[in-house]
Amino acid sequence: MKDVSASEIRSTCAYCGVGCGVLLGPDGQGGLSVRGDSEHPANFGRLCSKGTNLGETLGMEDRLLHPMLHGKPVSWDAALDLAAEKFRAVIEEHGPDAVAFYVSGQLLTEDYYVANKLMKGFIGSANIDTNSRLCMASSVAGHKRAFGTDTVPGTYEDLEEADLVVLTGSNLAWCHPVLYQRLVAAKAARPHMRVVVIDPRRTATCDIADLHLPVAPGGDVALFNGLLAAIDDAGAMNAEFLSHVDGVEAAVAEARASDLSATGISPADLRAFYDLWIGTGKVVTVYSQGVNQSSAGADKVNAILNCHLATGRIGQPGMGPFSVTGQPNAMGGREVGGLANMLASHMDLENADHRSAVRGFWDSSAVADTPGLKAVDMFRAVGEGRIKALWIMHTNPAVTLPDADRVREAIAGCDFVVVSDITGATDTARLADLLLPATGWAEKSGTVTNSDRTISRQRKVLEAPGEARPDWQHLTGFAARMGWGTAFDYASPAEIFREYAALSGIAGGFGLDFDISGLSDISDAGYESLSPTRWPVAGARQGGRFFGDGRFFTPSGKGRMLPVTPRGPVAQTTAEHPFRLNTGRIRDQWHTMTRSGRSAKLSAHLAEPFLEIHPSDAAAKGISPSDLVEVTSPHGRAILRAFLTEKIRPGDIFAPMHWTGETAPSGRIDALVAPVVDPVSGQPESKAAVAQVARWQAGFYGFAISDSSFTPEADYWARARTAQGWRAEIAHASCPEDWEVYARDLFQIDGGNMQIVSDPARGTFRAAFVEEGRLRAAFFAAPEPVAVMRDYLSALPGTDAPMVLSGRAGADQPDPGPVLCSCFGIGVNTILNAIGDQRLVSVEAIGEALGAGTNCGSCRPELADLLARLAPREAAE
Ligand SMILES: Nc1nc2c(c(=O)[nH]1)N[C@H]1C(S)=C(S)[C@@H](COP(=O)(O)OP(=O)(O)OC[C@H]3O[C@@H](n4cnc5c(=O)[nH]c(N)nc54)[C@H](O)[C@@H]3O)O[C@H]1N2
Ligand SMILES: Nc1nc2c(c(=O)[nH]1)N[C@H]1C(S)=C(S)[C@@H](COP(=O)(O)OP(=O)(O)OC[C@H]3O[C@@H](n4cnc5c(=O)[nH]c(N)nc54)[C@H](O)[C@@H]3O)O[C@H]1N2
Ligand code: SF4
Ligand SMILES: [Mo]
Repeated sequence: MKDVSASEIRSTCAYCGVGCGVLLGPDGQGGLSVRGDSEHPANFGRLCSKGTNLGETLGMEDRLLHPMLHGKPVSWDAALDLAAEKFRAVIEEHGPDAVAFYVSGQLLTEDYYVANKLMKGFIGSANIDTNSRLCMASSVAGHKRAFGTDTVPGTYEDLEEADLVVLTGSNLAWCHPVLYQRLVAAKAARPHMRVVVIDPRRTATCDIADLHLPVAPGGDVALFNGLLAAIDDAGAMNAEFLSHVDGVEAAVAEARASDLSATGISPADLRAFYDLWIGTGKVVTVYSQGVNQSSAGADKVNAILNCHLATGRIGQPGMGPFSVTGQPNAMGGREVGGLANMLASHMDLENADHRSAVRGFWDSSAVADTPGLKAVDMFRAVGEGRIKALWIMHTNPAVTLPDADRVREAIAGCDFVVVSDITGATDTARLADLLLPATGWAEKSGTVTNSDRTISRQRKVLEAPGEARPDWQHLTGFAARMGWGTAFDYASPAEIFREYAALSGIAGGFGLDFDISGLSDISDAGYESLSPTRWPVAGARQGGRFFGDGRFFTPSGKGRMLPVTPRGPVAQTTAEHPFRLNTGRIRDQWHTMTRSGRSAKLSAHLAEPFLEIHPSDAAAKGISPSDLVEVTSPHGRAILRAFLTEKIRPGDIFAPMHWTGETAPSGRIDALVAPVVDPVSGQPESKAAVAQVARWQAGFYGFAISDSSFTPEADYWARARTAQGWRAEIAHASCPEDWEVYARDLFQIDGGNMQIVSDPARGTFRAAFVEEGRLRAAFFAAPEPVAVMRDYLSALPGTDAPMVLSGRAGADQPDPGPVLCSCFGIGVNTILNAIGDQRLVSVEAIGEALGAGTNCGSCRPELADLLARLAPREAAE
C-alpha cells in the first residue's frame, strides 16, 4: 500500500457503520479519487464495492443547489425567516409538542448534537427522533436493560480473535463487507475458527459458515433461550462472573420454559450449535437487523446478552455480544442523544439530576422532561394533525418507514414541512414546503462513531455546490431567528465538538461510561488532525473494552439477565396473506439509492426490484423465472420481478428495501409493511409482514436504454444508471394504441432518425433513435419478458451501434450476462464460461483468470456460490 500522497486527504467512508478510512484525492474539477486508508483501524486499507465507487456518486445531476419554497428558489434569509416564523406560530398556538424533528444516523455528530440541543433544550420538546429508531433502537433498549447503558462492549479485533463467531440476523458479507473480509482473513489464518449463521435465508454470508441455521422468522428468543438452558445443563454457568449479575435464576427458569419448535430448526442442528457454543470459550455473537427489526427486538437482544453474561464471555479479547451499527454515525447519534427518549452523552431524559445538569450547561430555560414521540408514532401524529410543523433532515421516511403510503400521505397533509437534503429528487423531498440544500459527504467536516466506538473525522475536500450549507448551519440559522443566537453561535464544527466533549464530562461525573472530556479543549488544529480514537477518552480511561471487569452502569452496579418469553411476529399469516415477507439489503445499493444509485457500476449488480421466492411456492402459484409478481399485504401492494431461489424457506418471501418513486414506483416495499413496533424499543417489525403473491400478467414487457434520464408511463417500471445514461425495465397491463407514439413519448426525443422493426403478428416492436450517426435511445417490447442482452445494450448509447435492433451482440461477442464483479464490470456468463473452459476451482483462480473479485472483494461470496453451483454438475459428468 502506497503512503498517503501529498494531495490526498484522510476521511471516513460515507456509508456503513464499519467506518472505513479513505484517502481522497480531489482532481480539482469536482471529482475525487478514493482508496482505502491503510492506517485506519477499521479497514487497514480495504474498501468494499460501495466505498470503492464513492467517486462515481458525486455528480451534480439532481443536486439541490438553492433553498426552494414550493418549487421556487428563495434566499437563505427568506427560507430561514419563514421556517422560524412557521415553527414559532405553531409553538405559540399549540405548544412545543406540536412540532417535531425527524433526523438521521447519517448526520455527523456535530449536526446531531445541535439538532438535539435545539429541540430538547430550547424548543422544549423531546419530539426529535431519528431513523435509528428503525435500525438500532432494540439494541439500545437491550443494552440499557442488561448493562444500564447503551454500550457495545467489544472491538473489531474480537471477531478476529474469536474461535466461534455467530452471525445472527446479519448479512455481514453484503452489509458490513470490510468487517466480513476481516473475518474471512482471520478464519483463513486460524482454520479452527468456526462461523455459524442464523438467518431464515441462506445469504452470501453463509459462504464461510460451518453451520447455517435457517431460523423461523422471529424464532431467535426461543433459540437463545434454548442455548441458555443448555449452558446451565452443561454446568457452564460462570459462577464467579455471575456474582456481578442480577436476575440469573428468573432468566434461566424462563429459558427452560421455551418451546424450541418455535425456532424451526431440527433438534440435531440445535444440539450441534449449542455444543459448539458451550464448548468454545472465545465466542462473539454479532447481530443486526434480523434481531433488531422485530416486535420482540429488545427481547431478542436480551436473550443473546443473557448467554454472554451467564458465561462471563463479555468484554474480553475474542468474546462478547456485538451489535453492528448500520449507518456511518448510528453510534454517534446514540451518544449525542438523538433518540426521543434520551438526553445527551448517555444521560437520561427522565433523570432530574441529569436534566438539571444539562440545562445548566446549555444555559437554557427548560429541558424536555418527558420522552417525545418515537418515529412510527411521530408520523401517526403528523397524519392526525397533532404535529403541524415537521423538519426532516438527512432521511427519506416516505420510503423507509413502515406503512409508507400512509406516511407519504401524512407528510403531504402536514401544514409545514422542511426537508434538508442534498437532492430534491426523493419521495420525501417532493412533499416538502421548504427544501434546504445540504452539503454532502466530502463537502463538509465533522466526526462519526463506528460500530466499535471509534470516532473518526470526515473531512471537507470539495467545495459546497451552489448555496448548499452543512446541516448544522441550517439549524443554527433557524435557532438564531428563534431568538437563541447566543447558544447556537458556533463558528465551526470544532467548536461544537468541544462543547459536546465538555458536556460528556458531566456524564462522566455522574459515573456514566460515555466520556470524551479528554477532547474538550482540543484545538482547531488538533481537531483538524484528529486520528481515529476509541472512546472513552477521559483521564486514565481510554479506549478498551467494557464489562469484562464485572462493572456495569445499573443502579446496583451489576449486570442484569432478563427473563424473556418467545413470541412470534405480530401479523399472522392467513389464507388471504399466507406468505411471510422479509425485507433487507442488497450488496451494491445504499438505502433509497440517492447516492449509490448514481453509480453505474453499483447499479449494474441488481438493476430492478425483485422478490425471492422458493421454487415450490412459485410452482404452486404458476410463477416462472423473470415473471413479474404482484405482492399484496393488508397495507399496500408492489410489483416485483420474481427471483426463484432455494435459499429461502418455503412460505417466506424476501424483497429489498431500496426502490422508490424515483427508481421503481411499484417497488416501494415499505408500503406493504405494517406499522407494528416493539413495545419496549418502538422499533418497527420491518422483517415480518404478511403478504399474498400472484403472477402479474402484463400486456407487454419492455426494455429501454437512453443517453439521458427518462420516466416511463407504465404500471411497472424500474430504471437504473448506466455508464452511457440510463436503462429501464417496463411492463404495462395493455399495449399502447400506437407503438411509435409510445416510444417517442418515452424518451421525449423529437429530432433525429427513428428506426423501427415491428412484427404486429407476434406483438413485438423495436425502435432506435439515432442522431448524427450516434444512438440516443432504443426501446424493445414483446408480449413476454424481452430477451435481449441488457448489459451489452446498456453500453451502446453514444456509439454508432449498427446492430442495436437485433438486441444482441454479434456472434463473436458472447453475452457477458448481468454484472457480478462491479469493479471490473465482469458478467455472470463470462465467469461461468471461464470456470467451465479453464476448469477453475477456486475464487483465487477466477481472480487470476479474469480479475473478478481481486479489487474490493465484495463479490467473492457470489463467486464462491457460482463455483459451488457448478461443482456438483461437474462431478456428475
Ligand atoms: N449494501 C448495503 N450495506 C448496508 C446498508 C445498505 O443499505 N446497503 N445499510 C446499512 C444499515 S443502515 C444497516 S442497519 C445494516 C443492516 O445490515 P443487516 O442487518 O445485515 O442487513 P438486512 O439485510 O437488513 O438484514 C439482515 C438479515 O436478517 C435476516 N432476518 C430476517 N428476519 C430474521 C429473523 O427473524 N431472525 C434472524 N436471525 N434473521 C432474520 C434477513 O434474512 C437478512 O438476511 O446494513 C448497513 N450496510
Ligand atoms: N422494509 C424495511 N424498511 C427499512 C429497513 C429494512 O431493513 N426494511 N431498514 C431501516 C433502516 S435500518 C434504516 S437505517 C433506514 C434508512 O432509511 P433512510 O434514512 O430513509 O434512507 P436513506 O436513503 O439513507 O436517506 C438518506 C437521505 O439523506 C439524503 N442526504 C445524503 N447526504 C446528506 C447530507 O449530507 N445532508 C442531508 N441533510 N441529507 C443528505 C439522501 O439524499 C437521502 O434522501 O431504513 C429503514 N427502513
Ligand atoms: S464496509 Fe464498505 S460501505 Fe462500509 S464503511 Fe467500509 S467501504 Fe464503506
Ligand atoms: Mo440502519
